Amino acid sequence: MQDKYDHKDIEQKWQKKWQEDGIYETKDKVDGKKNFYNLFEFPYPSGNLHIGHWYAFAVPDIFARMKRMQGFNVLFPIGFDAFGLPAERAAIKRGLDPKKWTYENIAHMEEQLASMGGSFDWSRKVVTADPEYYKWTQWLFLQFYKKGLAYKKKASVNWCPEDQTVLANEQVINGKCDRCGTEVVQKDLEQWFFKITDYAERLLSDLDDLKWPTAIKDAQRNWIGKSEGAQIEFSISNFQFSIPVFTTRADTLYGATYLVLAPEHPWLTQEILNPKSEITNKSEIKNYIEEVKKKTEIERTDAKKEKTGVEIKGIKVINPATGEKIPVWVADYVLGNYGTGAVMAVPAHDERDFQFAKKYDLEVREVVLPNIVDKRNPPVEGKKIVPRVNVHPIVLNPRTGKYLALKWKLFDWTTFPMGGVEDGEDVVEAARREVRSETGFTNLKLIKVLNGRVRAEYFAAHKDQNRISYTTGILFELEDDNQIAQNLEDHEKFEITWLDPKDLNYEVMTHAEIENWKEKMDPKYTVHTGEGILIDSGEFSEIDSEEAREKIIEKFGKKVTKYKLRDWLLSRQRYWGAPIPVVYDRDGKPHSIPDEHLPWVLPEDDIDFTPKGTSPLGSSKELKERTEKIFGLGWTPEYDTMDTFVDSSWYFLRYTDPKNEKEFASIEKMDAWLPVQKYSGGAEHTTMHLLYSRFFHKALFDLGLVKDPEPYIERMNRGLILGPDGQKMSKSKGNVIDPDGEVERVGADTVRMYLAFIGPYNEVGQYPWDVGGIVGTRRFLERVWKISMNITPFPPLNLRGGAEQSEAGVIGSKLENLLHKTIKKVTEDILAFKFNTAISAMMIFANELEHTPEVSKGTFDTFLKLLAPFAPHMTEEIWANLGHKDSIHLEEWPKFDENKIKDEKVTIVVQINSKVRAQFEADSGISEKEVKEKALSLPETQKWLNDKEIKKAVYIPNKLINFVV
Ligand code: ANZ
Repeated sequence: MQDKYDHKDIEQKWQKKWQEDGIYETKDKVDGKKNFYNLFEFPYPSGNLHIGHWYAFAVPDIFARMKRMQGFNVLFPIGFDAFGLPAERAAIKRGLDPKKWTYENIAHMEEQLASMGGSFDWSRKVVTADPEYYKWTQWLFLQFYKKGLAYKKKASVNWCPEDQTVLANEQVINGKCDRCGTEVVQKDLEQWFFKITDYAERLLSDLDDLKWPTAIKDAQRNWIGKSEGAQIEFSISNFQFSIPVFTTRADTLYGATYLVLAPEHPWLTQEILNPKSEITNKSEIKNYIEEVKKKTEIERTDAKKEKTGVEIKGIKVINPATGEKIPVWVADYVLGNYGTGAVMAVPAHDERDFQFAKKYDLEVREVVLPNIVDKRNPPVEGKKIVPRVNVHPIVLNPRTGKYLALKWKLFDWTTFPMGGVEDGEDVVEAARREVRSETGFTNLKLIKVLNGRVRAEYFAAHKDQNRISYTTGILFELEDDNQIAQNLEDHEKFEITWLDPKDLNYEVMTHAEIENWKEKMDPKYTVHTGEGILIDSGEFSEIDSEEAREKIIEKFGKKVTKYKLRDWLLSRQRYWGAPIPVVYDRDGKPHSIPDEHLPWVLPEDDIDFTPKGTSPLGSSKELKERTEKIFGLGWTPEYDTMDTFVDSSWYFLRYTDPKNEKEFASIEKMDAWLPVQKYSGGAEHTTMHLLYSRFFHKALFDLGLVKDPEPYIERMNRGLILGPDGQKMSKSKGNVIDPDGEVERVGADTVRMYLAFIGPYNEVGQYPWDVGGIVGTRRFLERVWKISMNITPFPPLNLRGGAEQSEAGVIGSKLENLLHKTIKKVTEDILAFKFNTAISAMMIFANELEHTPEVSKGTFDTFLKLLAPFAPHMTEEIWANLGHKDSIHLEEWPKFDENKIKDEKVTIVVQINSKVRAQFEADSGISEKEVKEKALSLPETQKWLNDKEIKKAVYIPNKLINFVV
């Protein structure tokens, strides 16, 4: 046996042995064992394994190994998501064959993966670019097509001019292509779609029962974006047509002062072409529509971007509630593919409409007021209710930074100057008048009328009546201190006082509206978008907005539910993907390719890969000939290939039955494994892969092809490993850690274990690679190796089975206690994917071993088993050195004994000025804080302390606390 730990001697040796013995090959059924499907997202074969791959596969491997030792039959498969753009890029840039490039990468990565010591079942390898695989991707597409779940339509799509390809919405980040960063434009193309929108409601409601982190569920919920609202018709003033709008705020109907159409609105498209149309500025509108085409959806909906639009002249629509004719605009901020592509604009209550109305000088009509019932002066039952239109002048003295207020003499009130607005009087004038008469100040500079009135209900004690007030707040600055005499009567009632800005609150001031004024004084405030009480809304005035919403829908529209989720665009104008298995007859009508011609293989003759805006498949002679030979002259193949998210939507099904030539997977084999119990992957797949594959699974479920409506029971997103500089690893920053180099230097066990130690794996964090940290991990393994040198192999006792059989008499009870605690901690932490704290516990235990003169083999064996999932090579080597014949990885996972983790009791003595005054029993290891609290709570201590000030407390752990007074 080597007395120094040298990973180079052992790692490859064991990898070979495990491979030869096939210890990780998983049978579909093992008597007496439960199946457990532990899945991780399969990699794209980019060429070189990076540290992210290690983090993604080697760490969940710890979990798989423990589960196996716990007696589960664990499926832990691996494969390659092998289609995709980088292969094609290599073809374009470097003239390489995408297939050759991909498969060489796979071969290379397999070698690298072997060095990880992962317990993957290679016999179930799945490669999505294999014709044996994509045959079934195509077959599944055709099942969807037959069911009406795949369809073709012309659609405006995100187009990357650099990659010459269509991008999914998710692939557009801030208006740019997520791969190359080029500005994305909109383009109309015939495209294939999956009808994921048919599943929106189920994708949403079925989330409730999934054991997924809330953050992932919420992200999916937002992505699906359910919105319950109403559809209301606005007829064109000539009554020949009416335009439906979608609104979530039907209660604001009386405030709809104009209507906006999306530039893509079908009625508008038609009208522009209609020679008899009443629109008088068609060419202006046409130009505008062309302009908007250059903008991406993200730009159009960006709250910070200025909205643009053009009025559609010559027509108006009728607001069904007010009967008024209101103008119609076309504007970029209304999207063609959401709702009905038309909105009723309510600038008083919608921020986008407000910005737009300000810019184009359109009417803003307020119809919902926030309502406050004054808590301190609530309406008194039986008193008269008097409505009042009020004004609150808020006057700042810029020289002192204080606000003008009144302190009432008769009541405990502090208010702004205030008063009623007479019929027809201007609010600003009314405010000036009140300030003048109540305080005598005359020179006020108007800063602004605060946007939106506030309704309040209160008891006006000075008038002995209940009031409903509708108040406008007006901000002034005091220009100078000129003051005329106060109105005499007012002088009797109150005196002037000045308030600090911090005093503008309901504690100091009597106004129930004060918090609203503060909100409205914020420069960022625009309009009241919340609920409230309706005003100026005919029969619905004075009704609560939520109630009014229902009533207005009933009278003027109908309830509808809309989703933000769009159908899944799956066509790609690319070569390296699964060909869409469709051919077109001479009339251009699409036909499924019959099963006997599947796989419909990717052509491999002279393909022109250079981007031209059409699929490279169009340049294949072979494909054209193949099509005509099978289907007849004049028939043409579909040239587009499928989005790779289609390939990855079902790979985990194929793992259950990877070699099946007759089916994508047999129902029995899927039944043995599905649903996936634990799925780990990257946070970036939350709304794409995870949602797509859920949809796919549900569709398969409806087709009777799988048994469960959901594919994954538990999901976790892992974090990200950063470079040592705390930045994302990238070649250009020179901060990339090469796993191969690290494995060479410190060994795979150290690298695996370091990654498991870097941070909690069950949280989406960002962890910088720490050069010192990896040294620490390596030291730990070296220490374990050293401890093993002192263990005598072949002891007389039979030690198989674990700690429960360890010799209690031989190991000290303290060590035994810690061993059982460690088993418990490591087991629970691995289950929770908190590998880092499991490792800490093992480090503490190893430390204890080092300080124990004679460690029994039973104890050490047990410890080694705990460590085995983390450092599979080293533990296997030590295990063999200790005389065991079978692999440690086939051992049973240690169990802990509840009785042995109970802490010993100790007696804590309480002294006051070194005299013993009390004592109590506690668990050994109790903290100083707990001891102090407990000691002080004892009646004897309290008696002797007698409220004297404690100057100092001396604490001896597990023994004594002495209070010095
Ligand atoms: C009038 C209104 C008044 C609105 C108000 C809001 C506030 P969510 O919740 O996201 O579904 N809208 C409807 N269709 C649109 C489209 N195609 N493009 C852009 N905006 C559209 O949003 C629904 C609200 O978004 C709808 O309710 C509509 O504006 C707008 F005080 O109608 B609302």
